[in-house]
Amino acid sequence: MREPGVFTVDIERGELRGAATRYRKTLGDLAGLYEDDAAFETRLAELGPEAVMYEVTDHKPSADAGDMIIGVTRMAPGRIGREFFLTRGHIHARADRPEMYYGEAGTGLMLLESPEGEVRIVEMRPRTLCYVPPFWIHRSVNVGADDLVMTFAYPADAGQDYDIIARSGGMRQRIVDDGQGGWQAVDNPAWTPRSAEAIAALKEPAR
Ligand code: S6P
Ligand code: ZN
Repeated sequence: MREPGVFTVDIERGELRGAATRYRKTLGDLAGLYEDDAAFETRLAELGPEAVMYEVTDHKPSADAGDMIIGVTRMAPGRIGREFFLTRGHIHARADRPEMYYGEAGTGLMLLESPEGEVRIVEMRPRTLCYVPPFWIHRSVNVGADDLVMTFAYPADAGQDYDIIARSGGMRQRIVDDGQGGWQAVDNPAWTPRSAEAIAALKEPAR
């Protein structure tokens, strides 16, 4: 039997206090993610490769089926060119595993893409609860002026496949400045649909 856990969501710091594990993604880690390479290089020169773009603190009790990982993610506000700051995004390695995200602070989006290429966008604000269904690629985007802080929970055996987005030339849509203080979703011209075989492989029952 495992012991119960108790943690505190520290909204100001954007972290799960008491959680044992933490990782940070810096600007230097995110090369190739954004549409505008020149703007990325400019940002890199301004902020430096060590600038923290987002950070995750979580409690991973185990990787057992039936167990759960809980944590908090905090993402800085900003843009690379016209494109808002984003996470790498992934599909779960066991693709049939779902996730929930709960908005704690800031304004963001959950950008979702199905294997078939359908796109959904969920606006995240404090107290928004987003259900990420099995099989959906998910990426968070900070479209606000402040840190975006969200709590999440997902099955402990889910894992992450980060390569799925790169294999299709990025996600189908990008979230960019609309020139009026808001955001808009635009098609990514580099996106290519997944093959029927690739889709079928994703839908194979998880081990
Ligand atoms: C994991 C879950 C979150 C993300 C975090 C960072 O399944 O969705 O913990 O890991 O939001 O995003 P990413 O795409 O870099 O893992
Ligand atoms: Zn996930």
